[in-house]
Amino acid sequence: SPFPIKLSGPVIKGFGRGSRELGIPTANIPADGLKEYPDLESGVYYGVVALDPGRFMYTSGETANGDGNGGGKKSTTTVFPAVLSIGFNPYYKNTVRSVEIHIMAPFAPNGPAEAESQAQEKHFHKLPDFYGTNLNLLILGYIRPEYDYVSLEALVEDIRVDCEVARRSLARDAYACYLFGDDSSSSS
Ligand code: ADP
Ligand code: RBF
Ligand code: MG
Repeated sequence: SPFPIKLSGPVIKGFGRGSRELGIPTANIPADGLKEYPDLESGVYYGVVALDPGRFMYTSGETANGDGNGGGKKSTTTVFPAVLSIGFNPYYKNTVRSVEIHIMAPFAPNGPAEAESQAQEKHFHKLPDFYGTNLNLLILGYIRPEYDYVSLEALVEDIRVDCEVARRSLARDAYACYLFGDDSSSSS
C-alpha cells in the first residue's frame, strides 16, 4: 500500500465554489506536492489533517478504542479527520488538477458508538477561515474515482457518503495513533 502519503502546503484560494455552491468548504493546497507521487491516481481519499499548532485545538476524551467508561487518556490535539478530492472535478471540467480537503468534525470523545452516530450527520462542518495557514495532510486510504454527475445534488450526496465511509474507516483501531496520538508509535 502506498499509504500513508504526506502532503502539505499553505491553504490557498480555490475556485470559490465549495462553500457557495455545494455548502461544503474545501481547503485547497498547491498540487505541487503530488510530483513526489507520480503514480497516485486522481480520486477521493480519506485521511487526517493537522493545522498549525494553536489553531482549532480540541480535547478528545479518549482513544478511539476506549470503552466510554472514562478509562481512556485525555489528549489535546489539532488533528482532524478529513476527506479529499485529487483531480480535475469532472462535474466542473477543471483544466488544472486540484487538491481539496474537507475537514470533518472531530471524533466524539466516546469512541466507536458515538462515531457511528456522527456518521449519520447530514451537515458539513464549518470552521472559521484559515487561508494562509500551513496544512499537513496524511492520506490514509482511497475511497473512489471522481465522477461526473447529472446534478449538483447527486455530487453533494456522494460527498456525504464519502464522509461516512471516511469516518467508519478512520474509526479502525489501526488509525487511533494518527487521530489521537500514541506513545508506542511515532505519529508526527
Ligand atoms: P475556495 O474555493 O477558496 O477553496 P471554499 O468555498 O472551498 O473556497 O472554502 C474553503 C475555505 O473555507 C478554506 O480555505 C478554509 O479557510 C475554510 N473552511 C472552513 N471550514 C472548513 C472545513 N470544514 N474544511 C475545509 N475548509 C474549511
Ligand atoms: N468533484 C467532481 O466533479 N466529482 C467528484 O466525484 C467529486 N468528489 C469529491 C469528493 C470529495 C470528498 C470532495 C471534498 C470533493 C469532491 N469533488 C468532486 C470536488 C468538488 O466538485 C469541489 O470540491 C467543488 O467544486 C469546489 O471546488
Ligand atoms: Mg475549496
